[in-house]
Amino acid sequence: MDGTPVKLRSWNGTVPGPLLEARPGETLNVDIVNDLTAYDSSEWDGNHNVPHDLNSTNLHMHGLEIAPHIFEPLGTSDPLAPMISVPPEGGQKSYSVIIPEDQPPGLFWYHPHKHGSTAVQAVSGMAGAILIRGDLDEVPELKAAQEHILVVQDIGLFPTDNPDKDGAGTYIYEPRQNAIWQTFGSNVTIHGEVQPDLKGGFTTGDYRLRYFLLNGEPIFKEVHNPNDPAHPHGTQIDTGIPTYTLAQGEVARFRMLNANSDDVMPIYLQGHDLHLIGMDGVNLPRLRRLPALPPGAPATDSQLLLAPANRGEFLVKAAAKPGIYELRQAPQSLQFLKSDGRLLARIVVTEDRKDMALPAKLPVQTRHFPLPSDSQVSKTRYITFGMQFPAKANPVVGIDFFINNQQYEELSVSQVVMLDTVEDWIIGSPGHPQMTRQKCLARPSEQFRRTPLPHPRQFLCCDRHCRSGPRRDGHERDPLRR
Ligand SMILES: [Cu+2]
Repeated sequence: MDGTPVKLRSWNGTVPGPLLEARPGETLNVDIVNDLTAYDSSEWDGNHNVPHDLNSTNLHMHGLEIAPHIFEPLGTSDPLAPMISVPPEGGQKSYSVIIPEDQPPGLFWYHPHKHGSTAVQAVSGMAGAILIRGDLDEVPELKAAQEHILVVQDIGLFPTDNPDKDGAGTYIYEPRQNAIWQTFGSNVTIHGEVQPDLKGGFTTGDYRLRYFLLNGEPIFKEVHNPNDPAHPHGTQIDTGIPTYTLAQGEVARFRMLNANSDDVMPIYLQGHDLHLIGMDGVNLPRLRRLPALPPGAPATDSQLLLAPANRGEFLVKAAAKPGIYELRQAPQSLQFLKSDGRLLARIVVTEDRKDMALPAKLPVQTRHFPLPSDSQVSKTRYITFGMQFPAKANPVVGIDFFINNQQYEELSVSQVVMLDTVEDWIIGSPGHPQMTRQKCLARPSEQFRRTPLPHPRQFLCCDRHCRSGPRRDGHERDPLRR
């Protein structure tokens, strides 16, 4: 990769994995054969959150309105059911999932979701896009438009601990069980003890070397920065940048997946409005215009913010002025690690003219629309996320996480929602004043009403601030805030 010998994990030998396509009402059959190599986890202490069984896997189809599928047996909603784990060296598992008739068409994705190896496998390349085609794709203006899927992934790498097996100089992500890469100490620890012989460990985004890929091509590189560990050195890799060619007035449909493990992407396109079709696989009833940034806008401004796992789908109507326009990611410091601005793609507008229309409205997805009205809201909740570094309670990850100032406890149920009720959730993060407020109406989906599940299936944001900018609320009405 970019001249560096690397060893990755993959679905069917490609990064990203193959595109899966289906329609509402169809059954999606996927056979997993795990040909990853054996991994010795005999010393595992039983905590499912530490790195272990790195090459055991399973399949999660993120966002689809299908039966639960990461616990055994398939479809169970028992919160104590064991997680599906397909062992390496030939383990097999067949998935057969019915996609409901009212599944909204859109962009979804898949990745492994076995605790202890999820991040390691996803950040080694094991992720891919799922397209559900349906009524949205029959809208004449969308049918006529060029369509481009953009899958962005990060690949986290450390020098191998095992040059005899992997080859000298090879980069890989293969943390030894319970081995943690200390961002600020720049060394590897196990149970707090420094391991001078180990090079790689579990991390929250700070790798010795990290590549960002767009549709499998490296476009940006980050190297650990010992002088400023929360801000890796970034370099653009121009050879991987795609070019999309449009005539003036031509409409193109971009479908973008942030499959990064750890990078929030503020997106903008020079000189163009973005016309948002939908987010996270649910299309809006009509386009939402995200205006082009004005000349001289601050470098951190953007039109659309895509956190990891977000899918943003938008139309672009090419400007009436020929030229090269850059689709860019703005720099951000919304996270523990700062992220540099970068070029993602070039849009070339030619001398030709092709005046195409934008759709006035889009099909209404009956599974989620119409959204409940304000008068139906029975309760407003304030959810405030926080974190603490260095960790006092969670030495494994090195960061403590809080919800409403309470230490996050994976087995506790801190919010109880009555079936068939509508609530207004206001979600914020006081440690990050740049974060925007998101106001969401949450309504249990049909499936949630029919099948009690440990958590609601779907949240639809009714007032999503897609543009990054100063936070407007002060959480002054939050009764839980100290
Ligand atoms: Cu996911």
